[in-house]
Amino acid sequence: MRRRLVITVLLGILVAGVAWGISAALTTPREIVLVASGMTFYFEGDPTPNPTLRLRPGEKVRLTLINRDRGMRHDLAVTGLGTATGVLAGDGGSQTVRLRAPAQPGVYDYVCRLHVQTMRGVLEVG
Ligand SMILES: [Cu+2]
Repeated sequence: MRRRLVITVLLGILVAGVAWGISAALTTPREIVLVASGMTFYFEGDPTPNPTLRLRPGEKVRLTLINRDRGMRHDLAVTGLGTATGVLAGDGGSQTVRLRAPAQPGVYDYVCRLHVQTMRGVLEVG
């Protein structure tokens, strides 16, 4: 009898732990890091210039800009979603902003507002 109680309690703890893990995975914002270098945005370790950011509808992300463009100031703005970092000096400084993708699919521009001509990419929600 006592043994059954212990097993029931342990199973309950296991189920609660799994449920907590699943809910944390669903609600923890995904990390997206863009590096500014040579007047262009990149994902870390990927040579694709101004890469497309792909988000699921309603997804929460933490969007970080790291400015490694020595001597150049940059920011990162998703203007259509009203989200932007401050202007960062090119000393490796970084700033993170939180963003929630709209519920409906759509396409938005992300830019450095100081260098819109060369530092411009697309954020796709879909
Ligand atoms: Cu810039």
